[in-house]
Amino acid sequence: MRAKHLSKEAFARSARDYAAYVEAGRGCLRIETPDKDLDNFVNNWMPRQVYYHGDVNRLTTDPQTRNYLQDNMGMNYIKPAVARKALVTALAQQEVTGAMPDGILLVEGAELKYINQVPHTDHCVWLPVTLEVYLDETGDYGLLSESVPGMHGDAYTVFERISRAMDWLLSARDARGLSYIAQGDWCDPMNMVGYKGKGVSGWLTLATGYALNLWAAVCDEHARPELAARYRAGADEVNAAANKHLWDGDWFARGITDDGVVFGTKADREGRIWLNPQAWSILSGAASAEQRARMLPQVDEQLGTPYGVAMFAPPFSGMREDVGRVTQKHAGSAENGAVYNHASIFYIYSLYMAGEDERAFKLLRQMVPGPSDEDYVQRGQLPVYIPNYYRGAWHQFPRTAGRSSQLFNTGTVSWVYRCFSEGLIGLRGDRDGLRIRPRLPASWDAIKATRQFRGATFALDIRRSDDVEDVAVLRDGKALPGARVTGIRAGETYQLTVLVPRVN
Ligand code: CEZ
Repeated sequence: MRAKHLSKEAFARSARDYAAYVEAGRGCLRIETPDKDLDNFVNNWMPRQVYYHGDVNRLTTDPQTRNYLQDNMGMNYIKPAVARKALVTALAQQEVTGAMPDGILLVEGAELKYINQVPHTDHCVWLPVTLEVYLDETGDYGLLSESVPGMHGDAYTVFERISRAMDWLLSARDARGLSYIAQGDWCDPMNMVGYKGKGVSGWLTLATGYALNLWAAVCDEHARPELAARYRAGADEVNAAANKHLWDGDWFARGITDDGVVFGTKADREGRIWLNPQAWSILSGAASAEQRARMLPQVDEQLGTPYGVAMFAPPFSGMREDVGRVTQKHAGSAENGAVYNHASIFYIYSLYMAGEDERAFKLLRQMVPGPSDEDYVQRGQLPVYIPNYYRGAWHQFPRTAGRSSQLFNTGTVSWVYRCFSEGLIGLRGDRDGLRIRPRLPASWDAIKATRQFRGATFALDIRRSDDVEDVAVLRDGKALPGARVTGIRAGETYQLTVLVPRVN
């Protein structure tokens, strides 16, 4: 034993194996910005946290479906073949109704336990979300036609299965067109809003709108325009229902309880404004430009802290029986009004999608501890991973606000990768090209980025210029039409100059 494991050669072998493991998870993005601490996080630590999630699935044999799908969303940037397989694995466990189960069984003999025995209604939403990143990264539309035999004896293609999941989301709504919450949605401990079978989730209603719109775009690409029209009409209907029943004048409410009480509104002393409905109303298209202009300052003011944006405020100080377990957690911890990074990153992504680049970057930077000593001390964490939350209740408990949960399992990181790659650097694949639209914060004049994409290397020199009014991408001095690279050849290096208009 000693000779085998503790010899000089054995140590050398372990070191080599570990270096190879880390190398395999390096991901596809490197950045050089004026913020060296941020570069260090993005280039070295961020991919490791994403790789860990995609590689070991939080060390469970039955990951929650939403976690499994989102962790694999991040894996698209590291090993897309793993993400592809995960999508198929999840779809093979789809229920005959089209619903997705609460957890995905990964090994023979595994069973759904703990939280996966409590019915949550959001799992279908994550299918088109994860698929979108897979298709953007790989252009592998062939996946849609692949047949997936199911564990319940049914057989459908990937395309048919996701359509069935979208049909299920459309069906799981009440007479007003709002999505039932059962015993939870993305927020696991929101378990008493709808256990009698009537309560609805404002967030899930909006997330359904987003999922349907994403799926409609895939239907178009898959030459099914009639289905695209159907799902788009579904999204419009869902968005209209959210606007009719949940818009509270300056923001969207969080839901309506079994007894018909709308919550997450101005009338609430605690749990008055929640981040998720605002973020997803931007993603779904439910929020108009005027509504966004009302919502965002409210989020800044009521949810902003020096450590990121809180998941809701004010936190609950005691049990609210028509909301559930979330209200029993210590105020400002976990889902009870912490800076819950997973919720924050949805919001940051929505800000990038809405062209709110300054707000987006400010919050993205706040998610990484540092760089001041004072900030490290307050968070109690080094900038080598993003925790699932930092303590909230900044107004009530400033002494502990910002403290890290020290928990490194979180769906946040896949979206962080996406926000840096697709948001800040502005790279987004399509069926046969790569579009480039950086979103530099106003205080930056120039950055460099290297991105691996479909086997090619893109070396980007991004800088502000007085000579352009819109983003211009130049290769060998010639502007590429639509700031988009096509005809990408694997193995090739593309040196690109990217000119970004100056902000006034
Ligand atoms: O677990 C996460 C889940 O893994 O909570 C998220 C949810 O979207 C993720 O899928 C938000 O609820 O049950 C609880 O009260 C726990 O707080 C879990 O909800 C939570 C753990 O803190 C792990 O992050």
